Amino acid sequence: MSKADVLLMGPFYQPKLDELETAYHCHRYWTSRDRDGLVASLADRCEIVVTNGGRGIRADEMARLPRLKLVACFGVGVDAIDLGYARAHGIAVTNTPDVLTEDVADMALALLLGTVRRIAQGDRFVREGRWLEGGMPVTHSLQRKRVGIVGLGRIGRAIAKRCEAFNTEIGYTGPNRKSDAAYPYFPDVVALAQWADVLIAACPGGKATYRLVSRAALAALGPDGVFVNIARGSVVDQAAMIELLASGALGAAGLDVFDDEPKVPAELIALDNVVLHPHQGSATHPTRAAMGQLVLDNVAAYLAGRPLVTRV
Ligand code: 8YV
Repeated sequence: MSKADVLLMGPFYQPKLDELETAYHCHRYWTSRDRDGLVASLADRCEIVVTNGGRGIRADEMARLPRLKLVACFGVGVDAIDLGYARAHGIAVTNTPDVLTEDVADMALALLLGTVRRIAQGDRFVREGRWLEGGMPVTHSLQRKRVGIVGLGRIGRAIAKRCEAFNTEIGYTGPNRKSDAAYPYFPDVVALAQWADVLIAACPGGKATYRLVSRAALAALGPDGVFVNIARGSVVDQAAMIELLASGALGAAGLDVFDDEPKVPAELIALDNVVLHPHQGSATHPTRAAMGQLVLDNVAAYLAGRPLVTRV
């Protein structure tokens, strides 16, 4: 039997990409010199697209594959996939939830501690020989701070659990109060930020959360406030954030995600009160392998006519 055709929109964890390319007749869109020609040549038979969370797939791209039945996404966030189009055209979408939760939550805490205790700045202080001229200034503490979590989903809860170990108070906001969460609920982000010392964005990206962490919310955190983002660049007003950080109206930020990655604005790079990270929340070997395995399992389930493992 001939191998199924799979259109690959972008790369993902290499060992699992290798497995996929061995098992199926894969076509790499992102390295193709004739992308239109490639898609046209697959139009009469390609039922499967594999993509990553950053690349996703647009409606007009899906429209050019009339036999498409499955979009398997390497990543939990499916904000770059036009879900409305997929739903309307009977295209199933799968993602990679759960397997990345703990590593992403670890990253949130790493950025939080790194920001509050100025770890990256300390590293520069030592490397640049400034310690020889005197000690580094003392920092803020995470102890007994109020942490506001935007989005108490799987990742938000894993962050909350870790924050409890740091003797913090926890509050959250989201579209709904969670009946099984004991933390105080705030109806909106500004109210949460007024209460909190630290705001951590852990919500999905996409239209519903676009610029949810507004200028008003960041301003409410104040000069000693800290903002951490492991969600998506789109969930925060990045321009306002940079302005408030530069003026000192917002204390500090720890960021794993940005608008228009991998381009990070020079104004942000120039600031000393930020810790910047290149979207690495889930980027550990075991987690990336598990994410890739879910992609493989979903493709295999589709081809065998079995229920998809992690359908969105
Ligand atoms: C990945 C992510 O880096 O899962 C997500 O939503 O943001 C990350 O795990 C991304 O999907 C890879 O493109």
